[in-house]
Amino acid sequence: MHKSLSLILLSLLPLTGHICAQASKPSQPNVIFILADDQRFDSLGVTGNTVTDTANLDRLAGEGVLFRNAFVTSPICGPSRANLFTSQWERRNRIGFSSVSGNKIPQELFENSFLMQFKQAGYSTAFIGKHHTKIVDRGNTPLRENVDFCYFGEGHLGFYPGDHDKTFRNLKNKSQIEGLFEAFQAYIKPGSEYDYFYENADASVKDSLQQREADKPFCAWINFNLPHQASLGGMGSRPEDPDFYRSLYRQNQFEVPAGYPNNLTLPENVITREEQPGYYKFSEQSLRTSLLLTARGVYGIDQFVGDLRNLLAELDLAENTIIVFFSDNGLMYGEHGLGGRPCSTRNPCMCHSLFIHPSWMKVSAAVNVPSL
Ligand SMILES: [Ca+2]
Repeated sequence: MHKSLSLILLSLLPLTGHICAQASKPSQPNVIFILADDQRFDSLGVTGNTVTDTANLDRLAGEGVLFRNAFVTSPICGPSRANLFTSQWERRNRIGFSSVSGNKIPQELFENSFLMQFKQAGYSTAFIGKHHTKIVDRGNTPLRENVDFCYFGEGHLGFYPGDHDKTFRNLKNKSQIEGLFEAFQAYIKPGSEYDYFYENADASVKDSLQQREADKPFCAWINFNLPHQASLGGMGSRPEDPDFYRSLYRQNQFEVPAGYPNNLTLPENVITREEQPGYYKFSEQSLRTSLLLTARGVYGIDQFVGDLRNLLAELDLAENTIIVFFSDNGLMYGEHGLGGRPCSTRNPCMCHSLFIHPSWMKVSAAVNVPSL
């Protein structure tokens, strides 16, 4: 899937000449790649969820292409994101938690990444949010030197990223999703409205934050650490948080698999309940709490997508911007007695653009879905 998704992103580049010939827009199309964290395939209304309201993502899928058979081969944060960065599967890039790579993406693979290919095509580039694999060295030097707007935190961000990482302390919005939307606006909006963002940025990242040049197309990769369990703690605990983080839905709206947590169906030589990561060893009550908070996190991402599309319309960029949405892996919520990522490889994936002709989208979906 990673290889195919990267091909989707890179295949957008040759479209530019065709688009420019048809439209009055002077620029190549912009690309926004939104990557959620541990968001399951069935987390959306359009993929069968009957509780969580995902009207904006459903609309995005309805107006674009929804890939119903999108899978990852390394269903866990770091390796999956490394696969996306390198456009290679783990068996090729050797970037896993126990591989010989030291969990670092080497220079040659970074230079061939889709972000760098967009840069070489004249794009302004942005990398925002969660980062989970080093690029060449501990300081991620090539990333900071080559990507125009680098605003990321390593590992888990938490619901309030500024509590753990000084990078995010220049944000007015303290909650993760709203804060990353603020950062994206600081990058993309012309003018001085976000001067405070740049002036108050921590000295360690100030030189890596360049506002988009208005005469350039842009490619922005926005990485959430939600609805991952590590970012659910504290959700909605501050008065300024959007109200839905503390009031939307009730625990009894969510179903727990029958027999959980005593329904482990896999042999003990494959996995035992005790071998599962600590924060995925749910009791029935903690699983219901997790399902509730996860649904609120997914709703937050859905609101982000709605706000993003409104922003693009406000800036007259909607018709010339491609939006790709994906998740790094899925999650087990008690199926077969399991929590966590094992076997959870199917993810929500969609590609949206207002300028690609519907017939092209149908052909693309028909050709690509079986190979995903
Ligand atoms: Ca993940």
